Amino acid sequence: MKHLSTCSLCEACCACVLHIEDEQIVKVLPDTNDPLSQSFMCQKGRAIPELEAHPLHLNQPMIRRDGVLSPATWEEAFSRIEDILAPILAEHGPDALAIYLGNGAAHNFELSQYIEPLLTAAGTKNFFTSGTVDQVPRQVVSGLLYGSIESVPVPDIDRCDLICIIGANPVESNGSLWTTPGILRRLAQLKSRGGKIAVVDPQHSRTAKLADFHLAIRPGTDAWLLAAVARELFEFGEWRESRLAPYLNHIDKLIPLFDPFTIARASEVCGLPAEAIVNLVEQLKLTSRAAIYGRMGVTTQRRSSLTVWLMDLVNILAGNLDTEGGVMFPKPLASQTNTYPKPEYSEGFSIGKWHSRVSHYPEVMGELPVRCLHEEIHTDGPGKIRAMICMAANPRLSNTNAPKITAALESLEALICLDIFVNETGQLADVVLPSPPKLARCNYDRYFYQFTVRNYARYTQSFRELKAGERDDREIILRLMAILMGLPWDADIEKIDEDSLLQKLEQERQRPNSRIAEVSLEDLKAELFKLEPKERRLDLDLRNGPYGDAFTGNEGISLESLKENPNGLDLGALQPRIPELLRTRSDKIEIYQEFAVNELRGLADEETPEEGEFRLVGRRKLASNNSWMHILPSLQNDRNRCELLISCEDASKLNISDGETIEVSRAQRSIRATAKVTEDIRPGVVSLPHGWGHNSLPGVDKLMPDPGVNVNELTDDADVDVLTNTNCLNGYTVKINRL
Ligand SMILES: Nc1nc2c(c(=O)[nH]1)N[C@H]1C(S)=C(S)[C@@H](COP(=O)(O)OP(=O)(O)OC[C@H]3O[C@@H](n4cnc5c(=O)[nH]c(N)nc54)[C@H](O)[C@@H]3O)O[C@H]1N2
Ligand SMILES: Nc1nc2c(c(=O)[nH]1)N[C@H]1C(S)=C(S)[C@@H](COP(=O)(O)OP(=O)(O)OC[C@H]3O[C@@H](n4cnc5c(=O)[nH]c(N)nc54)[C@H](O)[C@@H]3O)O[C@H]1N2
Ligand code: SF4
Ligand SMILES: [Mo]
Repeated sequence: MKHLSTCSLCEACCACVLHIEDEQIVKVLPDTNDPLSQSFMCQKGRAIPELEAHPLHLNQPMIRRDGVLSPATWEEAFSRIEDILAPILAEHGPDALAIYLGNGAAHNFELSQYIEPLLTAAGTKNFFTSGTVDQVPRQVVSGLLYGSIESVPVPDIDRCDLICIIGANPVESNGSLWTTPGILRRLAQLKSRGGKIAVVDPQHSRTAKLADFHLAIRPGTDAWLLAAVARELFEFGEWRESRLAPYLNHIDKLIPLFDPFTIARASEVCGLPAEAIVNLVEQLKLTSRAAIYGRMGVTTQRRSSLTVWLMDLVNILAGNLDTEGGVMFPKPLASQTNTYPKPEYSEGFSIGKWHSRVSHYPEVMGELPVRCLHEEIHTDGPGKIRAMICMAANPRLSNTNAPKITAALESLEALICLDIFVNETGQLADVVLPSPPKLARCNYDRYFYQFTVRNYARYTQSFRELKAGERDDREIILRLMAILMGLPWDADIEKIDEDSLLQKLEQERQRPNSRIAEVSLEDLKAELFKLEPKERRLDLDLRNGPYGDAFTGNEGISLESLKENPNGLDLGALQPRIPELLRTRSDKIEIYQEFAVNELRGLADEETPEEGEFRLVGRRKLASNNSWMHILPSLQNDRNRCELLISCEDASKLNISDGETIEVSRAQRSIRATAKVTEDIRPGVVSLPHGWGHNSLPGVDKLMPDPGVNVNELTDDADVDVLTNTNCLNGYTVKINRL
């Protein structure tokens, strides 16, 4: 039997076909009929059957008894959660509970659509995600400039003539905030139509190896490079004639700020030949179909928000924002803030609606920065975090300041995890609940269709019913909600779900210019309740979305349409969306930003970085997925090791040989890593991947000959993006010593 599904392990969201024998998935192959991924899948997707058969894959709840995690029934697990959480909440109030959401949650449709109801039930201001060790600066800049954090411009890769990739390695990562499955094929097509690729990266990554121009920049200096490019483009002046010119609020006020950023100075600061920068400017002037894109090397460095702002500014000045072949805004099917009918007056976007208790960090995008999690757990007083629900995350490895995070997690009165493994964080938990196997679920990549290179959607259904002993994420979250609402865990969860959906329906009807304002609550309910509970919210969002039928009986998309197109529904190439997309107060692109002005002034005054210090950067590998997946035997290979890359030049200066164990240190902390001497990294830079250091997993020596080290033992809070408090994971200084 064959069944259409979607991989969804990473942001490429590849369409796949499950080959099933005796109710078991024996093979996962690409869906050749899918219009977006066009037969692409990587080795991780193909390894899903192995993932689900892995000895450590979690198939039943675990609860701590006499200090040891051991298997339990669902009833035991839920009642234990109630027993430990209810008294904490009753005595200390909702802020005593933190909710932590990890990367895996964005890739789990069923779980992700119950996050909002869960947060409403929890009522805590202590909500954390991995976003502030990831993409928050990109989204915050979008919020400030375009009025919506979901307005993230993506390279129109299939139609551009030049792509400039800064601090990203999509050939290994398959793209991020940019759903572009089969990136290798897409880059090859770009080249075969005469297009060019520029890569700005201190590593000679697999993406950099495809580049016509590789700028092996000194880490942390991209703002200088982009500011110098912007200065040239301001002078060139073509932007004054562009379609977007009338929408660029106060852009002229920015021009004098760029005086200090000459190419000559940028060349010194970035450690790049001046000609390379001149060439980049000339390439941008030559074509009106160019796209600048940046990811982890941009969004997790010291001046991330400024760097993202500069990327957008350069895209604007070069005439490449919101234009075919440039960077464009997708128009996803399920309602996103930038696809609801435009209100008469938009509210715009701001940060700081509340602040963290100890260090007073502002809220960003509804969450607090993860850098304050440990102090919020450790510091006594009203509002102290005493319990945490951690979903599809492994903060013990993925968060900066690992020693402090581990100590904080250990000190919690209650830690509840939801995962498909007992990961390093789960090992400290009181209860670990399992999500059902990946491919035994329906899927709609709601989050990632915001960043897709075509307007596209695919809904796939589960190939089987849940087995006895499996509970779906919807039920799990609703039971957690019951407990947070002060009800018993076995309360009527269908009623909780129904009430929360009705609340959402009412909110949607009340939106300014709502498409469904005229439809009665009863009619909406009658329509939605024809569907399975887990499909109702998606159907609402599709029908209430920009292509939806708005429950009018007219033509338009609903979940039914997606079910009728199981190979994916392609609504075509991206279209220009400005001004329709703008949700700022001025209804313009708010390119003039106080934060950027202050940051530019600070940047101009900075000293040229010193030679002689090492700067550490990360890297992703195709066969890993952050802190997991590399435990699968088929994904352990020589190209996917937790090694410290060091340049031949530095290795020879320090007398370090390939394979030698060396010490990497920062302030008072140090770790040991195996050196890999290579030509593929800029001298003065070393690279270590994150998500390793699995020594504490049971039986790891048999499962994984090389568990690696956790780079976040070193990564501290000293460097940070000032606007968003996103941690700096790339480009901080370290010392390298032979043992
Ligand atoms: N130094 C350094 N640190 C980093 C980074 C870096 O580049 N350098 N990258 C950062 C980034 S970008 C990110 S996104 C974070 C990632 O860090 P986290 O958000 O902590 O996520 P992962 O490490 O991907 O772990 C995901 C967990 O989810 C589980 N999981 C997978 N699928 C499901 C599911 O369907 N249901 C449930 N319940 N669980 C599931 C997996 O078993 C795994 O334990 O790390 C960040 N940390
Ligand atoms: N196979 C695989 N795919 C993944 C993941 C995974 O773990 N494995 N993780 C997923 C997640 S959560 C994310 S967020 C994405 C990330 O996707 P990417 O950002 O594409 O992946 P990275 O390998 O982190 O690439 C960051 C690059 O930035 C460079 N860099 C570091 N510092 C600087 C700097 O200061 N300036 C410049 N110009 N470059 C710098 C690094 O050398 C590195 O090559 O990948 C996703 N996809
Ligand atoms: S690139 Fe690989 S892991 Fe990512 S969605 Fe596609 S098959 Fe899955
Ligand atoms: Mo990420």
